[in-house]
Amino acid sequence: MAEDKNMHLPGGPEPDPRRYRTLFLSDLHLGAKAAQAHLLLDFLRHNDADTIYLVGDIVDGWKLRKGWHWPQAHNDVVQKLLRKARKGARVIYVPGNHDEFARDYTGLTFGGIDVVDHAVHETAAGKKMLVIHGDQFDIVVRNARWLAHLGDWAYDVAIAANTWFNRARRLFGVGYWSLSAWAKYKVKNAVNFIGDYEKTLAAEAERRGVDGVVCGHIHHATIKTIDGILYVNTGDFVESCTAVAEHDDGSFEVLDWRMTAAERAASSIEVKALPAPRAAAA
Ligand SMILES: [Mn+2]
Repeated sequence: MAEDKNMHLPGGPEPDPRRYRTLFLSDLHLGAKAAQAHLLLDFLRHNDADTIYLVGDIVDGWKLRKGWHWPQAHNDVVQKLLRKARKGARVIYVPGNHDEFARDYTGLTFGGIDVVDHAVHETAAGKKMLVIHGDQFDIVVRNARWLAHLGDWAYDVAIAANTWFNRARRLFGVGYWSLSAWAKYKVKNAVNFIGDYEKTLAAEAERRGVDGVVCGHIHHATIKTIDGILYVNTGDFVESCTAVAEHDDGSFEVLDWRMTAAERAASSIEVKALPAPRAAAA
């Protein structure tokens, strides 16, 4: 997919960014050709938050391994995030499967960015949200139907197997086993797969005694309640170009930046298209 260069307006005046209590971004896939870095930069210029969670697959280590692709715009995104951290935003990085290498650095801080395996975010409304990328449960999603009939031990074994399976693949340099690729190949309709994923993550939040979950991984942004658990998915900045914001009252909103940027571009064209005012003829 070609990068959408006209979404970014270099040299234009810096916009007054909109401030949120919290921003959640995931699946940026920097280092992959498909990453929408220009649109993402535009998003970061227009939006700010007290706390920013990077919910995994921020850098695509698997793609970079196959061939180095790191254009200036990808660098600019990293600089922009570091700058937000310097200016006082709390930036928390929760690695995913594509940036699994960062999982070796959990507990450490780089340039003001805290790297953690997962987090528990408390909303302004006092709700506790598990913040996790979501790939940890691939094997559970894949086997959701029969795993549900077995006890807790089977679930624990499955999660442990998932971790070791992917660690071994990394060790031997085999590519990451992709749940979504598998789903597209195996599952007749993707809706089943998305539903299984959502249910699995909501169940995990319940197991951990929290009110909800904020995750990424399947590139499908949504906010919904599943069996009394609030399920929030940030989406991605590859295809859909979405993020999730938490407002000051603790409510969540999906920000569709492709749409927002397109609407802004359209309205600025309209403004330009208006005929210049002429002095009234005497
Ligand atoms: Mn992922």
